[in-house]
Amino acid sequence: MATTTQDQLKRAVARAAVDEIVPLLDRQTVIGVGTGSTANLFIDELAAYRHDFDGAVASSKASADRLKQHGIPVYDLNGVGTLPVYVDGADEIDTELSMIKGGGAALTREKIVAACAQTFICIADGSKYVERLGGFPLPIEVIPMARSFVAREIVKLGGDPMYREGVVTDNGNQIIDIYNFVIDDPRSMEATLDQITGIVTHGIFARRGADVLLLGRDDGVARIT
Ligand code: ABF
Repeated sequence: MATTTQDQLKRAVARAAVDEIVPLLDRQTVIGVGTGSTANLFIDELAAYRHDFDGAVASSKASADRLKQHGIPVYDLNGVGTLPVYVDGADEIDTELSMIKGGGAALTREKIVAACAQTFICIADGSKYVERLGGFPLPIEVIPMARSFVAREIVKLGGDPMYREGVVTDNGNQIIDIYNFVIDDPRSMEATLDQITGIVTHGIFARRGADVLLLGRDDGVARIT
């Protein structure tokens, strides 16, 4: 029996997300759109409906460019307010729908757009669904001058910080990835990391996790809430 490729699974969940949101759209609707290869497929699928809604707020310059290439207007979040829905991928997502995000270095804008959304729909292939977060190195966006200080604080918490060399975020900051980091309680670790001076944003999305997970599996797309 032919196995489904990861790309096919990503495409299936991108389509499922479009199917889920299209009935909610009207000509005034502005939606939140995420970043990454799965989000890119979502943007491509969404393009067919570009006349059914007003436009989008994007969580990265890359996604904004892709939306515009499809003729979808992109708005500044400050002029929009609350978004009915935000669709984005994840690096890992657990059974409580807490996530690790930020592998694509867009975590700060992703967290901001997610905070403004009434419903967060996470789209992910089956490989992202885990019992416990932390297999994927946790990305942290730091103010450049704080990088070493933050790294030392992370070591105290038991993680192995690694500077992601050559990466500058859309906000002009740097990324540290934390390896070998045990995240037994995502909400509690989210709060702990929130307290470290010099961290702009970290990739644990637990307080504002996903509301709906569309998970691509070989046997179809599962809708998990
Ligand atoms: C964004 O893109 C993330 O926060 C995550 O880092 C990444 C997932 O990428 P992909 O869809 O390419 O696996 O959603």
